Order: sequence, then C-alpha cells, then structure tokens
Amino acid sequence: MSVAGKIEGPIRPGGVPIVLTSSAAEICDYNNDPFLAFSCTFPHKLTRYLDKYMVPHYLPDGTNKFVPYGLRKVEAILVERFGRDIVATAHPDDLHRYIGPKTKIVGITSMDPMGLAYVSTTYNSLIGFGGESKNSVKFRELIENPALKDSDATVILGGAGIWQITEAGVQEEFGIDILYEGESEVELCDLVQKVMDGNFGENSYKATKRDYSITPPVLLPASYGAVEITRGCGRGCDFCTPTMRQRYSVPIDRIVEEVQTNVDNGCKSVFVISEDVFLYEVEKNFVPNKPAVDKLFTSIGAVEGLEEIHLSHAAIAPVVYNPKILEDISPILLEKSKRKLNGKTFTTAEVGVETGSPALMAKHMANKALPFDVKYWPDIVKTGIGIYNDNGWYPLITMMTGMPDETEDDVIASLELIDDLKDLKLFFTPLLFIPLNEAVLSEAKRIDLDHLTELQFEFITRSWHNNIRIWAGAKRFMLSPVFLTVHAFFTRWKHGPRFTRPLLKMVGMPESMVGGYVGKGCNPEFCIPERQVRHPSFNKLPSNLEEAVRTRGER
Ligand code: B12
Ligand code: SF4
Repeated sequence: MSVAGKIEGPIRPGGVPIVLTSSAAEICDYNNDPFLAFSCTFPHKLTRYLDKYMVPHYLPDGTNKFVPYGLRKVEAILVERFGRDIVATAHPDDLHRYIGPKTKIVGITSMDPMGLAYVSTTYNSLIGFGGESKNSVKFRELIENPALKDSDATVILGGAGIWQITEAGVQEEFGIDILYEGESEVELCDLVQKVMDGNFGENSYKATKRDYSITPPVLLPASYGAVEITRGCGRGCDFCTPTMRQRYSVPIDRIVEEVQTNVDNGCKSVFVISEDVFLYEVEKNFVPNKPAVDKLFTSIGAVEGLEEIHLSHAAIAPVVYNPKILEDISPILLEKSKRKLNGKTFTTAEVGVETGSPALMAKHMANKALPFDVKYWPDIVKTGIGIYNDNGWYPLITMMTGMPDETEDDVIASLELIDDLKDLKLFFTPLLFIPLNEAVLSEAKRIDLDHLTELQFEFITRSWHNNIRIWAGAKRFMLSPVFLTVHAFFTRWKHGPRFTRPLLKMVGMPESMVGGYVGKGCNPEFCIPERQVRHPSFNKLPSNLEEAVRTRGER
C-alpha cells in the first residue's frame, strides 16, 4: 500500500497554495512506536540512530503517509472550507515538491521546537553533552530548508510548543510570520482567508473559541494511526496545559471512522489519544463510565484489519475505583499489542504520578485523586499500579521534582513511593518541573540542575536504578561500569559531588556503604535481607480507600 524512500517531481505545477508540515522528528512514526519518539528529547548527537526512521513514507498517489494527528485535523478543517486541491501535507524532505510560486501559506506544527519541554530540559541538562536535543535540531533543519527559505509564503506555526519560540526569542530569526495559539476548529479558516487576501498584519493570533462538534474527521492517516477519543481533562492540575481545554468525548462512530481511515490507507495500528482513556464519557466527580469505556474499546478492537492498539495516557484513580473496568478491556488491548517483556505480552500507557507527597498533591493537583480524597495518594498509586500489572499493563509513569513549594519532606515522600513501587513492572520517568506557558503555574520559577539538592538527584537516579533492574535484566551488570566511567570523567565535573552518592546507588552499590538518603526497603541499622522483599503486587484495595471516595463536586 505504501512506499518508503524518496519520490521526486512536483506534486502540482507551481506548488500547492497551503502546505502543511512539521519537523522530521515530529512527523516520523518511528517504525510505529510512539514511545520511541520520546528519544528525540535527548541530545541529537546521541540519538543519530533514530535518523534512519525519519524518511518519508508515501501513499500510492505520492503524497505523504504519516503526519502528526493535530496537523491532520488542521488539514481536514482547511480542506472542508477551501477544497482538497488547495491544501496538502508534506514531509520536510519533500517541501520542494509542494512549495512553489502559488504557495501562499506554509503551516507548521510543533510540540517541542526548541527542546524546552519537560523531558528535553531534564535529560539534556542532566546528560550535559551531545549538544541540543534532536527535536530542536530537526526543527531548525526544517526552518532552514531551502524550499521554505526561498519562498514568499506566510509561515504560520501552531501546536502545543509555540510558546518556546517566544521564550527563546527566535520568531524573527526563524522567519515565522504568525504564531497561532489555540485550537483550529472555529477560527483558523477565517485567519487563513485573511492571510491569503493580504489582510492580516499581526505576528501572532490567539484562538479562544471552540466547538468540537464541528470538527471534521481526518481524511488521511496520522502517525501511529493516532485517533483522538477525548480532548481536555478538567482535573485542573496547576502545571498542566491540556486541562485548559474544554473536556469533550468524541462520539464512537467518529472514532471508528478515523480508525478505518488509517487501516484503509495501510496503517494497521491505532494510537488512542486522550489525557486519560477513563475520561471517556466520564461521570460526575470523575467516576469512570464503565459501559462507555467497554463499548469504546470493543468497537475499536472490532475494526477489521486493525493489528495493534497503542494508548497515550491513562490515570490511576479510575482503575482503583473500578478495577473491573481494566479487567474487561485488557484482553482486547493485549491481543493487539506487540510489546513483550521476558516473553510476556504487555500493554502500556503514560500515567502521571507526579509525586509521592499528599501535601504537594493537595496544593497543586488535588483533583488527580478523584473520586478519592487526595490524602490517600500514595496508597492509590501503589494499589493502582498493582491492578495495572495484574491486567498486563506495565505503565510508563512520570514523576516530577522542583515544583513550587516542594520541601525536602515532599522529595522524601516521592523517594518512599519509588521504593514501594520497585517490585512492580513499570518504567519510571523522573522529570524536572517546567512552568509551561498556558498552565496556572506559568509564572513559577523553573528549576535547573545547578540548584538540585542531593535528594533531588537521588529522586532521578533511584528511578533509573529501578528501570535498569526491571528492564535491562542481565545487561544491567554491563551498564554499571559505563555509568561509573562517564561519572568519573564527566558528570562529577559537570554537576559536582552532590551527584556522586546517588549515582553510586544507581549502579547498585549498597546503601549501607554509600550513605545519604536510605531507602525505605533497607535501613542499614537493622536491615535484614527478608525485609527488603516486598509483595509483588498491591492488588488488594486497602479498606480505607473504599471509605475514601470523595463526594465533592467537579472543578
Ligand atoms: C499524542 C501526543 C503525542 C504523540 C504524538 C502523536 C502524533 N504524532 O500524532 C507522541 C507520544 C509521539 C508525543 C510525543 C511528545 N510529546 Co506529546 N502529546 C500528545 C498529546 C497527548 C495529544 C496531542 C494531540 O494530537 N492532540 C489532539 C490534536 C487535535 O490537538 P493539537 O495537536 O493540539 O492540535 C490542535 C491545535 O494545537 C492546533 N494546531 C496544531 N498544529 C497546528 C499547526 C498550525 C499551522 C495551526 C494553525 C494550528 C495547529 O489545531 C489543532 C486542532 O485544533 C498532547 C497533550 C494534548 N492534549 O495536547 C501531548 C503534548 C502535545 N506533548 C508534549 C510533549 C512535550 C511531547 C514530547 C516533546 C515529549 C515530552 N513530553 O517532553 C514528545 C515529542 C517527541 C517527538 N519528536 O515527536 C506536550 C507539549 C508541552 C508544551 N506545551 O510545550 C503536550 C501538551 C503534553 C504535556 N502536557 O506535556 N506526544
Ligand atoms: S490529570 Fe493529567 S491531564 Fe488532567 S489536569 Fe492533571 S496533569 Fe493535566
């Protein structure tokens, strides 16, 4: 159905009036693995192995096969108003085939154009060598693409990462004429008309109106077969941007239609996009809607020709509230998963744990625990991850340090939670807090590595110690000398001795020898080996959680 490689020759003589594109790092489908895309947040020089995936893939008519979902939406919205012949999406390597004298607008989407989002900031500064992140290198390559540079078209940049251009002060240098903030459904077409008529002279536009019921379905496949099932969230965490969007569940027939579009065009997987799949038709007080979630996944799983289901995000509290919800959808997901650990099939999703501290949760993300009271957060997390594991889910969890008002006690609470989770199957992603532009905490102070305490370093290294134990298996014994050598020659010089003790523990030196923060599992004063052995799964609901359901209304 499709070809990879290179096709030459213009798509239409004189170019297409509206050309849509994104950087090679964001348009790529990484051999159909969305989680591999996160590697682009690491330094470019260390991630050259990813370049082999960044070639265009084509549909039989010679147009580009994979495009980020948001850009496919923009395409559908513009095609509905201006017609198919006026709009096309292009891989950056192919811009010369699309841009010509007739091109009036080049629309670009980006999530992380300057490498300033959470993962990029954390790991680029932590690694400290290898240069800027792959995301920012590839974005600059796009901006410097000769077909774009030599064109007189108006360049509009949209998507979640536009704030980074303002923060880095590079709008003019990059030749970006308009920064488009917000959603496209209601306002984009009028703006585009004005630009094409030469009636828009500003360098930014903020769209505030929304009406999701008018969103047309995508017309062609998105990378990984991405299909949106919900937009927005409503739990209102202070650091978060998607919560600033109104919550909406896409009707099932529309979702199935988009899955079918992907399959019909040779993309046999679906990547279910949501802030939390259990938000689908969620009830008051964030009580999950089991019949709606069941129907959703049964309908997706029934699409003929679909071979794989990936999930973007899921929350913890809903599965603790109703474990049956997970039990019933998991067989569908496992049947369509190609992920394996030690020969066992598993499925995964990103799950936001953020911190082990109920006090910090109460301050900045109280509603994340709903329908439970946030004071039970560590129990909810332990129980929830146990339930996930029991149903064949090995989640990728994100946790943060450096939030405003975070105390040493809060960091210790996170370390304790990491210890409590260490025998479960999950992937820890420890991150530094970033004040994102649209979030409530947009004005908060950004933390950097120079100001991290030893405990905060420990938070990062302890998470990675567990990752190595869980995922690297026997290879972990080979990794330790690598980390130690890098530390001896580089990280000690870069981050100072505060990093030494946490790193020694990361590579497996006993805490009783190294000292510093001592994990819950092993207090050197009275630590005996049996005390370190934990029950493999916290699959029983502590009775206090059953009483902990909150009755307060939604925010
Ligand atoms: C799905 C997803 C992914 C998928 C991408 C799938 C794909 N290619 O289609 C994967 C897993 C690969 C991914 C990776 C990353 N992601 Co991501 N991702 C999302 C998620 C959950 C949904 C995005 C989506 O498709 N939404 C639905 C569509 C319809 O909305 P949209 O994209 O915003 O598009 C609308 C508007 O923005 C606008 N628009 C979009 N593009 C354009 C272009 C033009 C020209 C115009 C005019 C308008 C316009 O119109 C659209 C329709 O209204 C969002 C969270 C969220 N809800 O936004 C995070 C999110 C966008 N990701 C984010 C980040 C940072 C990343 C990473 C850099 C990793 C990280 N967390 O640090 C990597 C990038 C790696 C890479 N090289 O690709 C952040 C961005 C934060 C920020 N504000 O800076 C978000 C907001 C999550 C978060 N809160 O942290 N991501
Ligand atoms: S639960 Fe997740 S998506 Fe919802 S507001 Fe909090 S961080 Fe954002």
